[in-house]
Amino acid sequence: MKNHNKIINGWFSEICPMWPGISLSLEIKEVLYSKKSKFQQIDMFQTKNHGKMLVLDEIIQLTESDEFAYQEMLAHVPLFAHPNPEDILVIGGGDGGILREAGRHDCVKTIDFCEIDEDVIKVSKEFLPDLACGFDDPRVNIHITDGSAFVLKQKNKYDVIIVDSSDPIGPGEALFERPFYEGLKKALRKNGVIATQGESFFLHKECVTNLVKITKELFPVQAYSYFLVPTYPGGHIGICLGSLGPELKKPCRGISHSLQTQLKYYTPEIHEASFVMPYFARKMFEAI
Ligand code: SPD
Repeated sequence: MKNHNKIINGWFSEICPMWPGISLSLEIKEVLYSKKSKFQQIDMFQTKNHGKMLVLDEIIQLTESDEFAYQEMLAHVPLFAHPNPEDILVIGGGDGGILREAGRHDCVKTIDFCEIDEDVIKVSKEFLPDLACGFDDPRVNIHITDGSAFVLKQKNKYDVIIVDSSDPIGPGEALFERPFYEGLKKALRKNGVIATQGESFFLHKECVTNLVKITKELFPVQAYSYFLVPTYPGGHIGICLGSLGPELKKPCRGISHSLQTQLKYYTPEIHEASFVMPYFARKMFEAI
């Protein structure tokens, strides 16, 4: 195996000040790609047991073994909460996984996609074809630019906006701040829905509290959903949702048998269950 300064005795360990004192390690078979882009260090590893793994600035973005859980929930929860999503915006997620999932909805007519780092798209097209197939959808229009700046120029345009960000350190930082959420709200049409990567209520209390506070203040309907992803910190992750109309906690459209059988995690029951909080988290959110 090629030498890599983050692989020790064949293992990669994810160490981050955002979740101090806890770390997930994966056994690595091969370093497939390792280069610094204009924005961040991009690594693609072949793990021993979890397929390929995309790592940005030393933080795990996905593994092939469980990426479906995250992409399906972040895409289908907001899309099924909306009665008729036709025009949507996806910010971040240069791997293409959210595009793949959003494209499964026949009612969707256009998907604007905004990614700051073109190299993440290139590397994903080379090594993650099962995710990057999302880019083959003719409804997708790619914008290589900063999502926080892009959104400020859009008014009254989208039915659903999905933000597939990395963590709030590095290029994703602005995507966790209030001006960005104000921009998201203005970019929505009547009855629009947003869903953003919402971290962990166990490990990132301050960040989650802040996201919930911002969305509660800006949107008439707000909710937080969480679900299992074994290779994210703590084995789970949340999404923070805001809506200008639709109730979020129940799907408002049925799922066809043909779509359900393409999925591995999302079901209408999981949609509803993902909003049921452990007692400490419920109290934490109610206090905001
Ligand atoms: N702690 C890492 C959170 C990463 C979320 N975004 C992943 C991108 C996958 N499409």
